[in-house]
Amino acid sequence: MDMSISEVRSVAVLTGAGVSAESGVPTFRGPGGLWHNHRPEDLATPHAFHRDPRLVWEWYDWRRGLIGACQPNAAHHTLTAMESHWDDFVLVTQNVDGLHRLAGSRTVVELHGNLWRMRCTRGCHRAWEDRSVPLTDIPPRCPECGALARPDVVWFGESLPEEALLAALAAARRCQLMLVVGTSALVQPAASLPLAALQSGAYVVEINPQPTPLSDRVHEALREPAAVALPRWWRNWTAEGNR
Ligand code: BJW
Repeated sequence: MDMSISEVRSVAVLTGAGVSAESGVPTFRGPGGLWHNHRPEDLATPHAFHRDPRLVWEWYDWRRGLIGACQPNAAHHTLTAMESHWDDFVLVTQNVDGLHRLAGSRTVVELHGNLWRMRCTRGCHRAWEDRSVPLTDIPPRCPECGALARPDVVWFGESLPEEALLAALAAARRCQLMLVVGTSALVQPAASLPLAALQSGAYVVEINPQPTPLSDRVHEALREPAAVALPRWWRNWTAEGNR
């Protein structure tokens, strides 16, 4: 790595669907991606949910079944190991699969929510964890007030959770090193986080087998699957005497 590694006190990581690909979780874009067979506007917008909550819940029920059978891979585990190395380490994820926490990561900022949580669509504002697979009732209802429940995720056109977005932006602006792992860097505002890090002078490494709109801007682009590239990058780092 070109920068002086002893300078690094603060690290931010941005992950996307690609980090979970080798766990068996489908990505969104590209061949085999979820948007290959489904239109996002039919399934991942407030309008789609309003029009047909059952259809949207059936899709989430299918994904919950699929993801519930997946385990964290070497990339998730490497990020967990990295967390214990730095006092200031923030893992920002666009993923809703919960695999970073399952791998043991603690400082996880979930920008797009979590598919193992539901929330009430009416006034009671309740949010709760529900890990049942398959769901017993589709669409599920709020246990408090009986209103329709929705997945506690962020759909297109919706604002990201304010606290999570602020934490992610702050981490991007103060980090000296940012790893961008397995994201197409197309969806805003997440895709702007590496740009904020670059603007603040951070060294940015992208890990993705495919180029993205970010690739020309980063300091290093590792064109390999995350479960291969990330453990090796970490091994090289520690071998350079940075323990
Ligand atoms: C591997 C690999 C391996 C494969 N190893 N890598 C300009 C500014 C601001 C906003 C917008 C804007 N233009 C448009 C917008 C709106 C929109 C947006 O960004 N649209 C773009 C598509 C153009 N953004 C929004 O609506 C957001 N809200 C918002 O902006 O609020 C403010 C606002 C409100 C109202 C009006 C206007 C503004 C919300 C975005 C919510 C995204 N939601 C989803 C679904 C979440 C729930 C669910 O899962 O069901 O989030 S969509 C989907 O995309 C999901 C992902 O988190 C997100 C990002 O995808 P990701 O993770 O990058 O996955 P992929 O599949 O795209 O890429 C995978 C990558 O992995 C690929 O590059 C592979 O090569 C790679 N890979 N194997 C490493 N083994």
